[in-house]
Amino acid sequence: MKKIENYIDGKYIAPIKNNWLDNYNPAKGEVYSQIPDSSSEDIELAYKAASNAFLSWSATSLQERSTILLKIAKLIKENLEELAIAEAIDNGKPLTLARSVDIPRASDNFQFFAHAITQFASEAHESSGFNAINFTLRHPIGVVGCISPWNLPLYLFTWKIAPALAAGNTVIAKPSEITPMTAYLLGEICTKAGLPKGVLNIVHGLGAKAGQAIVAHPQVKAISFTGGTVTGAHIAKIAAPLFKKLSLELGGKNPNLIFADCDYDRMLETTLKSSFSNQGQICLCGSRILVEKSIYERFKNDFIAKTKALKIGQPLDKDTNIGALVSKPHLEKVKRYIDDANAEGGKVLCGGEYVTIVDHKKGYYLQPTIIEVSDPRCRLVQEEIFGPVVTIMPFDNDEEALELANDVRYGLSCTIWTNNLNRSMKMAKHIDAGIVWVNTWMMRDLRTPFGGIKDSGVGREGGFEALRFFTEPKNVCIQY
Ligand code: TXE
Repeated sequence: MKKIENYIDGKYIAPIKNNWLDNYNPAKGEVYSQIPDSSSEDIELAYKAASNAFLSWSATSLQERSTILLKIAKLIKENLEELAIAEAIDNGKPLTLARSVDIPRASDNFQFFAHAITQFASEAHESSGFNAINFTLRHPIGVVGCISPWNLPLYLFTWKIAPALAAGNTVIAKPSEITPMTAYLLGEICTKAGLPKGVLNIVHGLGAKAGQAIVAHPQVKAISFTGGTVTGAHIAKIAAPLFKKLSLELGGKNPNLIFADCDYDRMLETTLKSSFSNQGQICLCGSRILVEKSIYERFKNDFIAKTKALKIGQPLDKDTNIGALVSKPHLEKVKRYIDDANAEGGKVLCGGEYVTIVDHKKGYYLQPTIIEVSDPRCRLVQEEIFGPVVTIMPFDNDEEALELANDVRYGLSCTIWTNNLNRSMKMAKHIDAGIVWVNTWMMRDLRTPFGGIKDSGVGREGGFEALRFFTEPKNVCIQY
């Protein structure tokens, strides 16, 4: 059985205490590799390597850093097929998705920040009347921690690592223990690209043990985290007395607002994707569908028909639309929400059952599920289910749509379908979200700020926001 090792100081090594965890293939429900059950000793080792590498990496010229990051981007592209297969097996997502979205995006992350760092400018202010000029120096922070989740494994792992490295930091990074494989493969790619040893250290293990040891390490000065809201709050508690910089990208329960005047066919196609892509396990999925009453019945019928036509299958099959959910506990958690739907006043319109796939009888498959709800305060509407489950309900007018859209603790993203410019602007302005899409979904431009408000987190990733996060500003004032 394959043993994944930590990547510390440019080498693959076993965990110090030699403890290992099972890693499952969710499509088969079987253990297929083992990963380090790293402890604080492994984190200390990673810290020492990162700390030793910091002086020279932070002093490396922008051009040189950029060249190495571009090489990493190129090598990811060259190994796209191997990485995509590894991702699909490890996570359960359709290979077609890993091949077309996840892995290309991991490469783009490095490419983008390799260029962005060379354009990252500081501000200057002349203090009029004083003959003084202020300018801002931006220093790398030092050793930083990057902790990422299982839903878009390499995509989100590199979304943090690339800007951290570009800005001159050295990194201790931990992928999710549920999907460690592509992060493991990235180590070798970084060595081949000429990334100096110790600059990036990849440690595997449990969140509450290895992850927490990164957060609690007094010399790790910033943490970039993507994951659940409960975990984010826990991390904030540990980090606060240590005065760490935090970027927290947490859960979402995003509204998909559909108005009668929208481009119906495009809306229907995109809504299918925003509901069920990656088995609904994307923080940006539009899991609360709100539809203007005049088209509600038409939408409901068409959406059910389209959903029923989605092909649930093995991740590696080329015509699979819906693969396996990431883990058994997660599958069971999602199913419990569906089973409780009746008691919550919801009506399952389609899906809702486990699926058995030939040759993969123990895999974690679930039908894409639409639940009609009447109570906007029920758990199905209020809580992040993070699976192939959406709720739908009608609204009467713009005011009600806005009220329903904002009536949750989360505020990550929102999609608005309308051809009325005034309405779209009004909604975009008043919606509680960090990201608003009008007549599209998940169209990402890496220059734009990414993140949420309310319980969806604090801070922004993407573009110069990420480079600002991973640097400390220092104002210098010179009187002349
Ligand atoms: O995430 P966790 P889980 C949501 C989604 C999901 C729920 C729980 O609703 O059902 O969160 O998922 C590490 N100190 N999202 O439990 O635990 C962990 O090892 C430091 C939304 O899988 O938040 C992993 O690397 N690190 C989300 C990462 O945190 C800790 C994506 C995320 O795991 C830690 C995933 C600790 N104490 C889940 N505990 C999104 N925003 O996209 C865990 N970790």
